[in-house]
Amino acid sequence: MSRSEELFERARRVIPGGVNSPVRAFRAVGGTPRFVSRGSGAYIEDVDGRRLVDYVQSWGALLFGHARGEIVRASAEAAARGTSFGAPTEAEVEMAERIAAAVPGVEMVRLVSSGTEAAMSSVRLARAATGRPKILKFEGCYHGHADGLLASAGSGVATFGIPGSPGVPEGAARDTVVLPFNDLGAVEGAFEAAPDAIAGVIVEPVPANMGVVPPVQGFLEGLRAACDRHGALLVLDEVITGFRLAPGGAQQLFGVTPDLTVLGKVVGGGFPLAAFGGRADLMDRLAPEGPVYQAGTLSGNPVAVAAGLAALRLIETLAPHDGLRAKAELLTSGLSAALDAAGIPHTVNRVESLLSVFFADGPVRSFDEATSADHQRYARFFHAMLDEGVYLPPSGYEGWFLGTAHGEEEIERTVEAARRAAPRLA
Ligand code: KE4
Repeated sequence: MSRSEELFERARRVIPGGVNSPVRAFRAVGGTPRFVSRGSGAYIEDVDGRRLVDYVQSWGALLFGHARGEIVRASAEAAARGTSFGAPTEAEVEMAERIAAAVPGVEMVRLVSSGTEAAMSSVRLARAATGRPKILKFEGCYHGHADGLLASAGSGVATFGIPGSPGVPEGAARDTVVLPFNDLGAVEGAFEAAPDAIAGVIVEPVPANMGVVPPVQGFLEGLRAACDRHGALLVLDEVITGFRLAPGGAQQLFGVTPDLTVLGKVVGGGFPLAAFGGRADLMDRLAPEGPVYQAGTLSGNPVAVAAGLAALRLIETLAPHDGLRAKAELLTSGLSAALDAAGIPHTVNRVESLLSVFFADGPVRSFDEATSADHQRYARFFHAMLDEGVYLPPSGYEGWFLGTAHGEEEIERTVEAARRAAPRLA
């Protein structure tokens, strides 16, 4: 029995499913999750001493790889000055100034501890600012696990959401309208079905929670226009895309400025730090300035802020985005060549350095098409690659996360692994 198997057995006795977040349990791909003992750059080492090229990278939080020196030192130095005060610090001011300077739609920002908290708070603010009850989201997009955002498309698609999980009350899901992504007609229909009732539209500008599904030409612009036409707010959930697709995120890349922005992952440098921000007239409604309540014991935690600041400074000094794109292009062409050579139908969806592989015959432009892909084949691919020393996201519904620590050597190792794995997928 491997050490991971031993630990997994022990873990399952005291932690639900043996993990602290469901996707880590390998349920989508089968087998035993690898317990990690350390990470360094592009690699993780599991408790059985296997060194793996890692494309999870803490689900996109690590733009500069594991244990990046500047981030480790900054967080250690901050911790030595005190780990949490529950009082304002200068570093939080600098962090807010840097986010506002980098992200086009952000004039003011509040730091929180998770993407879920940031998305949940953004939705509350949108409802408060407009006085309207409904929120429009898209199938396949994930915005954390707050009740109202765990809704699935109801029978009356353009009207009521239904609970996406036991424990979510009807009432919480009812005001969430869930539509097909990339479908502006459905958006217009939802607004017409609920005139003056939709507070906001929340969307991942490049969804990466159904696998990566790029917005079709004009979709994001169309959402912006629809929100303007109907007096609703546009909320871009950039927890994954923020600081990853460009220094100013997807909103900079696509030139679509939202009213509110949700941030996470990269902005915290791998620590529990997320944020939401937007127009000052909206953000000023938050307590204590305004009446909309939102709070957090560890919001703006000095150790997490020090790590986040180190990450944002690295973005400024290294300007990594062109290099990340070039590596992703290399990886994409190598993967496709390997899979084509074995006659394996597939689609690689990519925006800048964010990509995912679908085992599908045709394009994947929606949640339906993503779910129609062959996820059993993805599971076989995952394990074949793991056997070859490459650790992919343990689900075909996730993005692959490249960072500056993935060099040509890691890309070549990944492509070579795919060459050896592909024939086993037939
Ligand atoms: P957290 O609460 O997990 O920090 O963030 C929620 C969230 C919000 N918005 C987007 C676009 C997200 O992708 C996420 C979380 N992402 C997943 C991975 N796809 C986190 C991994 C996990 O759930 O363990």
